[in-house]
Amino acid sequence: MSLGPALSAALQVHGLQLRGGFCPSPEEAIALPNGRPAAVLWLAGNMGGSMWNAFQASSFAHDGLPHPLDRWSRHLGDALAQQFGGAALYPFDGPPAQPHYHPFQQWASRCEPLFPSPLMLRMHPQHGLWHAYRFALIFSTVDTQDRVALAENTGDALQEENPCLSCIEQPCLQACPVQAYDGQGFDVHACRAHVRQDANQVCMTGGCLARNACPVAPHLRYAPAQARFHMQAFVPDDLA
Ligand code: B12
Repeated sequence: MSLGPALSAALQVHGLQLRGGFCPSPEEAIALPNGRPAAVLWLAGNMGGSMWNAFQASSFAHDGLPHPLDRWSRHLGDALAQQFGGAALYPFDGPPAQPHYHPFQQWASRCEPLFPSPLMLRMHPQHGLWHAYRFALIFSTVDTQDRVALAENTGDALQEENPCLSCIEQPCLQACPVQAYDGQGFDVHACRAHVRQDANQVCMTGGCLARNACPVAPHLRYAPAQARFHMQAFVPDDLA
């Protein structure tokens, strides 16, 4: 069996999807811990709240320790890497422990049709802004079937259109109470200062108003419990 379908099946058990993959070029210098270059990189993530129930059913969600979703992701990614003979890379591994973050958004753009959005998050034509990455799995070999399937998938992706280009009103840029978005960047300090003022305000209880204002894929918007979880993670405890 090719790796792609096997990984896809293994991820679905945990509410995660195989978001695609690509064969890195030597210039990208993506290597396994043993130094061998990665022949293929597969990306795993969630669409909307697809992983929320599986995460909530895990001990990580309730043990009171910091970064529960990252620890859940690492637990799954490491287990799958071991099962299939590869290595896992994580979006949250970065400074100060690592020199830089892995370029997950760039990798994602090579896996599926993604476009820049005014909120800087990547826009997916079907999933809107409601998708994120949990880990990447890299392997030192790739079988011919996977290589061909990945090349064909990239061809399809190029035919999609960016929904933001036909969105005349751009409600995402009108919705933030502190104008943290101007279409060019994200004022993280203004956002955090506002959100930490009151734990019961709507940004905290219902999620980011700018992201929620996006008309694409409204059915995938995070439910209140998940929205609150992500906003709490975004406002560090030492600022709260
Ligand atoms: C640091 C970080 C932040 C910082 C940003 C600080 C800063 N000003 O750079 C803070 C804490 C503010 C943040 C917040 C959030 N983040 Co963040 N963040 C990251 C993280 C860990 C690293 C980004 C990075 O520096 N990458 C390194 C560079 C080299 O990689 P890159 O692929 O080239 O990424 C850059 C470019 O793609 C560029 N970029 C993105 N869009 C565009 C568009 C244009 C036109 C251009 C030129 C460039 C550009 O910006 C990226 C960062 O510099 C990534 C995970 C990751 N490893 O990528 C998540 C990530 C980008 N964040 C994500 C999310 C969801 C959020 C939040 C919504 C989380 C929340 N709690 O709700 C908020 C809102 C942020 C927002 N609206 O922009 C998702 C985005 C998924 C998506 N759909 O695109 C990621 C990929 C994490 C994940 N697990 O999936 N984040």
